[in-house]
Amino acid sequence: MKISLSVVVSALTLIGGVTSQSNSRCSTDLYERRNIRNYSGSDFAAFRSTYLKVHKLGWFGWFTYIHKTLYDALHETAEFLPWHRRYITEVELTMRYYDKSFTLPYFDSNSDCKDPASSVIFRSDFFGGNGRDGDRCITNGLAAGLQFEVPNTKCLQRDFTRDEKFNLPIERWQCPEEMSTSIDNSRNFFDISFVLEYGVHAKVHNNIGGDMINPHSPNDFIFFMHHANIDRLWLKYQNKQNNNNKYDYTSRDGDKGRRVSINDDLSLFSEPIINNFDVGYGFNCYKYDDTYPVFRRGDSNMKKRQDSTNSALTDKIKSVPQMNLASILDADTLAEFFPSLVKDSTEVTTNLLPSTISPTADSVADTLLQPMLQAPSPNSNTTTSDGFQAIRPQTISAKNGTAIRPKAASVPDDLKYPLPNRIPESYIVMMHMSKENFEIQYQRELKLANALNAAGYISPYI
Ligand SMILES: [Cu+2]
Repeated sequence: MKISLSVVVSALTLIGGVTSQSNSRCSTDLYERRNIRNYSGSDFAAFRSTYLKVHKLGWFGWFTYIHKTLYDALHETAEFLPWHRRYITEVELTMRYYDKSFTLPYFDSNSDCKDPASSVIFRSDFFGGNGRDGDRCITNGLAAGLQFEVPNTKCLQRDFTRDEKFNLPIERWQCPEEMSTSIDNSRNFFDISFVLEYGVHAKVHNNIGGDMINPHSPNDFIFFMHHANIDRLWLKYQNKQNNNNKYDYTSRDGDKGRRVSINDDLSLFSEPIINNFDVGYGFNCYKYDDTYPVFRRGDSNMKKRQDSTNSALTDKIKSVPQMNLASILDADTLAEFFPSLVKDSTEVTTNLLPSTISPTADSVADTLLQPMLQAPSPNSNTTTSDGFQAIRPQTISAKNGTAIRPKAASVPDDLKYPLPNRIPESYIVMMHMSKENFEIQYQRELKLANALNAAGYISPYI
């Protein structure tokens, strides 16, 4: 398939994607990108019909071609985050041309970290599962039976964890605590860009395998939902900052010492990179269902996310010392991995960790709470609106030296925090990436897992 980039650009221009460098505030209400796991059957049916139309017209061939052609300029470079932000917005705008209310769903892979293969996205009525033995073509889900054109005419392939033996469970990817520490410990653009690319980004690409471990990965629509999630995590970082580093932009390894500027144009798009730092401006007229757009420096409308989700369950989990980072970790460990929890014991729970608690954790919490509820001290309990007895947060605060610290050895193996796995060298070589940087990221993840297990922490997400 021979397509020149100039043809691609003119095709995009036709639908109004690359026609303007406007970066004014979005005039309309922002479109909301929703978590794919909350899509109902009819939501997915609407999505599917738009997808099939756009696929039939060949747009995904163009988009995949762009990503494949520019691959080396977009990965391990400063452009990684802003370019993919603009790119997925371009795809969203294209799909919206055919369906006025279309928004890109995002896939929060962290919520499935313990057993990724059983994620809702791999269901046969969603995106389908692993590729079949032999040619690795998927046999069910959205793209089963469809033909793709890049790099040649082919089916969509998946190869979970790239194991020779078929049907092994997919290796785990990052859990919410790793995500939270990544955001919490990032002090500048380099940090967040590094940790997102070598962490959540690489694990999901690698462990799904097939098209997803190739520069033609956008053939798999999971690519766009995964990058929407990375974008959402970047936005959480941007919202977290007190604005001091918001326009910080620095080179990475793949820039090979080249000086970069936030006023450079994005590859392919003739727009300054800085335009894609602000969400809620220019083409980026979206928000996520759990974030607010980044407002500009000095903007008086800046506001934090209000924690509105499932507060009774979150409160319950917070009241179990073993499940609460702020109470189970000693002050030094807390400061090392979750510095914002030291300052404000609510921030990580409300802003950086999901409030979707696993059913296992819910029942473990009930068991762990039993002895405490039988012997309440006179003023330590309160009854929530649904009648649940929760222990007041101050009894488990990080600042409270009398918090109960259970013995780490008492945590059963299946409730221990799972150890990370290494990204295989074959992937790193194939993706032209740095082995040393992956090792840095792996060691960080291992250190966190060991610290959580040493403390006797039980994750509410596994
Ligand atoms: Cu990419």
